[in-house]
Amino acid sequence: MAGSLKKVIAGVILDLDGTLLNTDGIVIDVLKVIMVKYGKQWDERKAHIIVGKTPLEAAAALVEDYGLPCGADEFLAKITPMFSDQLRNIKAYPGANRLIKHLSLHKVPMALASNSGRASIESKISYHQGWKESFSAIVAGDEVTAPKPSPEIFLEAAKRLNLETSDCLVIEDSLPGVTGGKAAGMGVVAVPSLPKQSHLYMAADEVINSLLDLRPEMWGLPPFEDWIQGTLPIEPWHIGGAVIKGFGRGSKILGIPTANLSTQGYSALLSEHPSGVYLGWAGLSTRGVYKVVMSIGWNPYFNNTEKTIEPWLLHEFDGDFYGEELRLAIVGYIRPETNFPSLESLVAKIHEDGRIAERALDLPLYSKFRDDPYLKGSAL
Ligand code: ADP
Ligand code: RBF
Ligand code: MG
Repeated sequence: MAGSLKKVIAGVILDLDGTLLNTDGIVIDVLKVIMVKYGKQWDERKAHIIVGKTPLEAAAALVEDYGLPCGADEFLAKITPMFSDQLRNIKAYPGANRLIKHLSLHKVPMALASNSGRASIESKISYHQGWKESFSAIVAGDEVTAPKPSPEIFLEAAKRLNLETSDCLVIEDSLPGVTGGKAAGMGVVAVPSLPKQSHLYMAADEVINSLLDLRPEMWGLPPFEDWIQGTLPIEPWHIGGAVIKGFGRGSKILGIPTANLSTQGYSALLSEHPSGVYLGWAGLSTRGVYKVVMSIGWNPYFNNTEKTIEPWLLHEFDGDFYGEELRLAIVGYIRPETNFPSLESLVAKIHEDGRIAERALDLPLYSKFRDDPYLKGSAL
């Protein structure tokens, strides 16, 4: 693992798509449209067949898997302009801007190493302020003889940074990227962009759930200094709706009720945010605003198939409030979701999360969002 390597890293090589940028969002939008034109239907479960591939490899995989009546070249020519139209809409992953700013501030040299073509990389990053200037080198898939999983792209990045390969840390979401980074003799942190895949990343030195979980000090790099009382402030975001019946186990099995929202219509919003445990404020239309701590994700202990949000309001209510409008302002991050050896240890951890949230939400940087107009419904 990271610690045992005892490496002091001098430079960081970052992958772009799926690591810094949530490219999947637009890829899925485009593939849904194109598959309908071929009389097929895009299958969300097939996302893994394109992750980490070059555009042509991805096109070939799709043509084969869906049995499309065209060549990979022809398919690629059809979808390329569709993607180009969408590049401006690609969002940075939570934690991406924070990481780039942090490394820039501390003068840690950074490179981008992506299987995408040079023009596509330049275009995508142009929509993100300060990114282009932050990278001392950019190595594209069309600038090397062999793309990832070949180490070539990483070796070239190290060369352009003027660093020994063993002094570089690679941050990657895809398996080909992890393979390439290890083959280049570098430290590799994997941030899988697809859920429930971490067991496939054995080759990586460390697997983290999201960029929010990166601990640069594990690699001899300057630590983040924005954690406060066990919480990480994030750009606040909102989600709300009527409280519905959940898995029926919150109060019954854990003794911790969680007021569930319908995920209908929210899956796109939830997919923008890493799974994990968060704190925030909850508005109940007829009652008021309360502190809240919640998990977002697949609840590894129960291994759910759907990504849900499980908000535990830190208040004793007299009874249920099913059907009421619940509005959440999510303002900080606590930890990744994890599995636990026993129900007792899961419950103990959730109570600890509750205490952390309870205390931190009194900090002015969080308490100010108690008055967020969204919570009272007046924003609509
Ligand atoms: P379900 O599986 O239907 O979500 P839970 O056992 O998790 O059932 O209980 C959640 C319900 O309990 C909420 O929908 C709400 O009506 C009620 N409830 C009472 N107190 C709280 C609280 N402090 N936080 C969240 N929900 C609460
Ligand atoms: N479930 C997990 O499997 N792993 C977790 O780490 C986890 N953390 C949670 C943290 C908080 C603050 C809350 C409210 C819930 C958490 N849960 C976690 C979800 C819990 O399993 C869920 O509320 C129940 O499954 C009820 O549906
Ligand atoms: Mg619940």
